[in-house]
Amino acid sequence: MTVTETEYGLKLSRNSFAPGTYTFTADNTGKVAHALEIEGPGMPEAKTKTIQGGEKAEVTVTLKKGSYELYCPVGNHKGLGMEQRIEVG
Ligand SMILES: [Cu+2]
Repeated sequence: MTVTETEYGLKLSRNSFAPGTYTFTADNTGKVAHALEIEGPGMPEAKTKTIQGGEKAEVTVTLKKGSYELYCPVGNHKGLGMEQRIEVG
């Protein structure tokens, strides 16, 4: 799964998933530094390193049934619109 990151948004090719283990690749196509963090029910902290524009980084997570939030943890980027919800189930 690729998550495209720009100023200031996240783009995924889909928002619903079957339970399982997935690798999310953050693709920073913007001009400033971004990262990708995933939060959900009972999940340990999962995030990529911070990446500069033009770089990519991966995070692998096991998703269970429920609702998860993907967002950029850099600065106030989440508040600027870099967040998406996905549904697993
Ligand atoms: Cu960001």
